[in-house]
Amino acid sequence: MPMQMCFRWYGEGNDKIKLSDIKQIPGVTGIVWALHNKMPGEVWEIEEINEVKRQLDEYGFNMDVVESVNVHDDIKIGLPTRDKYIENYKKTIRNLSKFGVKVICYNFMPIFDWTRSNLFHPVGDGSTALFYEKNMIQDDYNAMARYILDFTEKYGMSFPGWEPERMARLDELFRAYEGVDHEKLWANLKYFLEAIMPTCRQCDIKMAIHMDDPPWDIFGLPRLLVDEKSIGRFLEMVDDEYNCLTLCSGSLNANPENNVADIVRKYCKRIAFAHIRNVKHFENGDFSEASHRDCDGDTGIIEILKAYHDGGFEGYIRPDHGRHLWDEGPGNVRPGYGLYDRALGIMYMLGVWDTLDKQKEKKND
Ligand code: DNO
Repeated sequence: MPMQMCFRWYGEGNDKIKLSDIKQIPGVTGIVWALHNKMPGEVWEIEEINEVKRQLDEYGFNMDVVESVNVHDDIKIGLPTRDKYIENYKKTIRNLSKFGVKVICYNFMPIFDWTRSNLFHPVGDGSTALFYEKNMIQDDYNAMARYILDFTEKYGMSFPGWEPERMARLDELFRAYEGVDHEKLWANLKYFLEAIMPTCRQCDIKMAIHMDDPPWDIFGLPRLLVDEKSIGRFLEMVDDEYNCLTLCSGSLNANPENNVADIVRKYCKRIAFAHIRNVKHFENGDFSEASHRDCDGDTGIIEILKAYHDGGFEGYIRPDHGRHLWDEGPGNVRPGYGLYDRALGIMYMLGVWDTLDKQKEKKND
């Protein structure tokens, strides 16, 4: 099976991009989807999944990859109530398997999912992109959360992992995580995975953990999946073919020391899902997201694609965050998830991939 190109879509009524638009992007076979109205810990019911299936079927897209089946805080904190939420998670896995889902992308970051200080930072060519200003993300988690939540409230959208209900209890959540250091969080992750692996095997669904974004501790909260060594520890800790990675190039390369192509070469067999995102670094530690073109950022997109190709990658791949182009801006686009730059990104990736295919064919002739 060749690699499969996918596109993330936030669902009807929740995403301005239409499935009919996505259909016109060459090479896309699957939609990366989710039930975005679900709180972490809730069971995803058959009828709800079926509704999405019906929508995707109409355009001939598969629903093999689901992204953001969020893990309840009690599981990450390690509270006695975690077992109840783990049971719910297993039920969701079973329900998803009835629709042929193959990969679940999730993360194990305490409290916050991806974190940025500016959602529409000028790139310099008239477009805007997500931006991380190191100074802004130091001590005051309330200010950072306020910035994101003001935006989502103003434009009537919510981001996965940034549920207003949870964010309203931020101080309480921070207190609940007191004492959860790196080792405790590793142990809680192991407990969770060991509990669900048998269900994953029965259902033939791979759990693919997303890298922490950014790949360092923020606001005193521990983060685990940050570099080659921690990825190695993760894979060994639960050494099961259903325990896999969502290898996000941009999350890892926010730390310039991470050589993503090397990481892909090393762990290719356990990567179920590839996120391709390009990042540009600044000397003071800030970073901006960039177009997928290799030379527009520092992530090494061509080397990364080559590493996947050399490794015989047969998993799912999607363009990750893109810039906001042309008329895309606050109010009419989900930050990082516009139509145009991700479509351009796909064409760039397929250009590289098809070239590598041709070269390989020639060699084998
Ligand atoms: C960022 C995404 C992440 C990812 C979650 C998975 O745009 O890659 O938010 O979906 O971390 O749980």
